[in-house]
Amino acid sequence: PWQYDEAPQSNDHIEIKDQYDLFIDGKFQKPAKGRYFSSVNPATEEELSSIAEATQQDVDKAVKAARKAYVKIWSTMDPAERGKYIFRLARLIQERAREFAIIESMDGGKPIRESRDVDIPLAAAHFFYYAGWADKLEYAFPGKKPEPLGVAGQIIPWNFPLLMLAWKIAPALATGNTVVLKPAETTSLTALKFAELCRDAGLPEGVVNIVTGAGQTGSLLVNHEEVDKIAFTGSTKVGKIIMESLAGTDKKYTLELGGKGPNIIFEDAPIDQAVEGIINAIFFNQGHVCCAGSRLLVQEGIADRVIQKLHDRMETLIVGDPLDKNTDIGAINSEQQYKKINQYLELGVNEGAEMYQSSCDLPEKGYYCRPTLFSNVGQSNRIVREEIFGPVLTIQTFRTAEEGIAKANNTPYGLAGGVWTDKGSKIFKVGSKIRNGVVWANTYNQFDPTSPFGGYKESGKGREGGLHGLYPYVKLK
Ligand code: TXE
Repeated sequence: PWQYDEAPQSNDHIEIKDQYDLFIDGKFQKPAKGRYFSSVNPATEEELSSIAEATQQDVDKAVKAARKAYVKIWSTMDPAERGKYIFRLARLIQERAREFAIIESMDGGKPIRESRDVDIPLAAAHFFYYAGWADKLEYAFPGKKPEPLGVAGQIIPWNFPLLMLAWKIAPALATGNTVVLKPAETTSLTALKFAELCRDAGLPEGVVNIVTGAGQTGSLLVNHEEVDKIAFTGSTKVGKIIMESLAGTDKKYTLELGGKGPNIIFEDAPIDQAVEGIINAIFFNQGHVCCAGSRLLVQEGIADRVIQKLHDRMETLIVGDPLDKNTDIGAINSEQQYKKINQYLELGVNEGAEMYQSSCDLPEKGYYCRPTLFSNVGQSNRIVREEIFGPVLTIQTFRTAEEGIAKANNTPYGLAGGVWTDKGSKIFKVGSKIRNGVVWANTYNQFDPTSPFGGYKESGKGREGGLHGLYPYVKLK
């Protein structure tokens, strides 16, 4: 439903500048300390651009610009007017969708089919959706007056760069907050392109500011006194650091953290459909997905059949150039993540698991991993408990629904999972016992701006998307 196709493609020209500055107060500005870092194309290991590093003075400037814009313009603007700006941003993303998709794939390694058909249209859809809420907030909070919080500091990861930006910026702007956003250091380019759109849309200066840099920059934002709210998506480790930093302050926060999604296949499931679902659940975006179905729980009677079908299907997956439309699995996002995944592969083998990899060729340059299955694993194995964030699936079996549910819940995480069965009653019975924020039934990885998304347990706090995505950005009077 979020595939809007009528927008003209105004831009056939793909521009990546050699150097990008910080976007503060409506202008691109040099970083105070004059430091830049490299953004690398993980498919070629070559530098794409050099990106400014924001330090204390820059973050301070950005927060002050956001504060000024909040007080003087954005919070007092007619909400319908705010909605028009957000709508315009959505439209501009659509118009430059092709450019965004290509840059997203070059910067982050994801297959172009995914950037083109998922990341970019879904990002536009989030702006469209929240544009609609801007002048209807009274209906979201009946009998109350929702007031904005002020300046939102937003920190996003590298797996869905523009889409995570949209999840963060769209609801913040719709509710009357202004924003300082920090993209992940390996994937800053589409956020900087988005900054250009803010300028093109005539968005008042200071309403959206983009500060680039690594964790240090993020931490400056978290700890800045004049930031009223932190929205973070990233690792559970950093999420906990942020929670500790914010304890004792009156800043609101939402955290969307890691996961280890169970994908539960019952004997009565439509098997071929389930196999496609298992493949999608773990190999979409190289497995760099917080809600990835990274633990397959398959009922004993069909386990051998399902595993054989998975092997066959994995042989057909093409790993390679993210810009090639035939590619199913692109490049691993960074050298660091590539090393992490390989360490887990080694660990799995050392833990006694049985490893199966497809036999495809890998390009000589770039960070690539073969799709991988691990069987003969136990609940205490680290590869079963920890988030690998790569194309690596563990397989366990279960006999009864109770055993399947117990295994599904036996991790510190609780973000998303799937249940596959032809019995509707079983979907609800099992689904209600899975301690996850999302349970998909006979499908996986379905996203929509109208649906709230978020985790139980160590997968986070708060919800993003839908009506509930407005809550973390307002105080009620
Ligand atoms: O994440 P980080 P990393 C998981 C996944 C992955 C692992 C490590 O398992 O392998 O985390 O990835 C910023 N204060 N996820 O190291 O560090 C950082 O600059 C404030 C799951 O890249 O959490 C980036 O913008 N900010 C996840 C963002 O936090 C800090 C998506 C995420 O980076 C900071 C990403 C600090 N102290 C990784 N330190 C998901 N839930 O989808 C870093 N950052």
